[in-house]
Amino acid sequence: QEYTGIKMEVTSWSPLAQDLISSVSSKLENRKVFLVAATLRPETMYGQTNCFVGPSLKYGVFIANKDEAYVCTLRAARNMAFQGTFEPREKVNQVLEIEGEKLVGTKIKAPFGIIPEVYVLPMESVLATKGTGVVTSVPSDSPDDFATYTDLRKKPAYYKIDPSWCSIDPIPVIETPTYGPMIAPALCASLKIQSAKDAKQLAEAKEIAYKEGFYNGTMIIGEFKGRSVQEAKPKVREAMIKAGLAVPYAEPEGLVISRSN
Ligand code: ZZB
Repeated sequence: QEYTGIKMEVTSWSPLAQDLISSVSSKLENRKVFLVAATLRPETMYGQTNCFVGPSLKYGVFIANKDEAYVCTLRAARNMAFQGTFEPREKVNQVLEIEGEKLVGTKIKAPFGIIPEVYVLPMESVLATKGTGVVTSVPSDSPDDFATYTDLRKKPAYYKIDPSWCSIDPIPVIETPTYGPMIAPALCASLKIQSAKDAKQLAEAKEIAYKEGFYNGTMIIGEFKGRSVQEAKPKVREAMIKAGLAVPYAEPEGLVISRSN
């Protein structure tokens, strides 16, 4: 699978993360730190409202090069090293381990986002075995994101988050003839998805959203407004990589999944 690793630069850490980060400042030196989110939908990045981590997953802070450090799972860092993303090549240099829970409330930049800075929020369904363990959230176009984001907005206190961290409404990015300007909320309504716990319907909604978006979607925002999703997808990806806002990230199937962490 060819993902795009979206580099979301930390602009302010949650208090719990700040303490840990401060304790390794001599190792980080003056590097910028990025949460790296793996996506198959770079063309939707205009509509980012937040970013998700698995609260019970373990993340690492890894030295990427002389200027940057990346936050992702150890499994993803090993893949990146193998793919030549780090300098020096093939070296996995973890300076800190941190639980996802402690990253919640951290403020990060959303590259290409209409909303330039967003918050890290918890999502129980983030898999440790896929991507980087960091998921950038586009509730207009991802039914999973819409369902979790809606749950969080309904009960912020229960999820131990500040309501201001999820105050942004979903942003229209792509229009399809059948589902209009926001496919994820439309599908969640028509499939009667009540919450992020409706895993079976969400899997179906995701399948439909991928196909409809790709084959029938038109961009309604950004540089490629008016163009088809098929045309915009590789162009947005290239533009982000060129701007230093994203890195290619591949996941050799089977092989890597069976490798132990
Ligand atoms: C932004 C985005 C916008 C995404 C969208 C999807 C959609 P897949 O399809 O199963 O291979 N993702 C990435 N990593 C994880 C993880 N570790 N656990 C759970 N979800 C993860 O998964 C690829 C997509 O699932 C990624 O693309 C990411 O969300 C999420 F409008 O990034 B996506 C219809 C989907 N639309």
